[in-house]
Amino acid sequence: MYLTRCPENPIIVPGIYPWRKASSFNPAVILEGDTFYLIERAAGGLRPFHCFFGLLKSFDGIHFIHVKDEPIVSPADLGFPYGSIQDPRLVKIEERYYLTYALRPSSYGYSPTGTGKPEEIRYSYPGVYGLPESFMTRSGIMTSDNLIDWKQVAYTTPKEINDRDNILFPEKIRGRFALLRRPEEYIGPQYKTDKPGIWLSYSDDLLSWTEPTLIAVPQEPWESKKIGGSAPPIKTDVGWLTLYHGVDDDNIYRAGVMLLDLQYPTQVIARVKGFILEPSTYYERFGLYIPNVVFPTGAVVKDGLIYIYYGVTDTAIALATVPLTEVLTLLEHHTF
Ligand code: BMA
Repeated sequence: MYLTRCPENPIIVPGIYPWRKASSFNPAVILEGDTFYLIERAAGGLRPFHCFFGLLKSFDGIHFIHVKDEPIVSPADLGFPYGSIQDPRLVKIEERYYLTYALRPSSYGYSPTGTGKPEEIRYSYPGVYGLPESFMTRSGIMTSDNLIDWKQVAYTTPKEINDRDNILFPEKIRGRFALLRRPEEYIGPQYKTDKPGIWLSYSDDLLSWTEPTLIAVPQEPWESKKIGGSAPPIKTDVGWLTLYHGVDDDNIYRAGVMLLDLQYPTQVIARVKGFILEPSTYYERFGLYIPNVVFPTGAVVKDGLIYIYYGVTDTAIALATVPLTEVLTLLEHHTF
């Protein structure tokens, strides 16, 4: 199975406004009729790497323009003016939009090292910023009726752990909200995994969440360091088509796919052993400070094609498409 990279990649690049001068990547995407809406994670510089969310739209899924000149969400909206808001994922449930995000109360600074892992700089910011959790990642949910004005609903993870890649399913499952998570510290014998994996929690009200259940752990060499969810799962007749990412020991980010049971999504029905996307083009291999990253965060289906939107090297946004039926056929061959 081959994904077709858009010839115009990278389709979204940094620039235009000061707050997105350095990078625009890891986007959330939703399709409303024939209009694609995309929420970018963007930063004006690397030191600090202070990230915001911007809103764009497109009629063909390729050429996007900004809906607003200003960010639609800033870390200051959550009470952290020196923070960084990252990796949005967007769903619409019962006529409301929900955006999950990862928040660092304090932004890091980054320097390229040429080795694949950038050097992190920790600044000392005023106020509450000396707290241990200040440089950790907490995830949460915001809601909106119009994609522009967002209101915080709740944090979904405790502040003592690093828990990113929180992704809501696009509908309630057996009456409850369902959320993919990746609690980084949930490793060791008591967690039944020695590497960070993909977990799932349920909630009746979005405010309190069940203890997560482990659903998938790293298995293949391309996932040797960790795995995490990518885009919100796509509902199909045979299960939830779920893109995820894997990181190997050389810090190369690739994308894979699995199928989760429609009614009981903690059950993985199928999982393709190999990756479906890996960094190979110039824009996927060389960027601002971290090389070799493809990081899908949005996926929508239009006319039988899955449009996969992915961040490349934390610098820009690319698009690849593949017929839905091809991915389902591939998964059929990897059913347990
Ligand atoms: C992950 C996240 C992503 C990022 C990726 C590569 O841990 O921080 O936002 O794209 O690393 O740097």
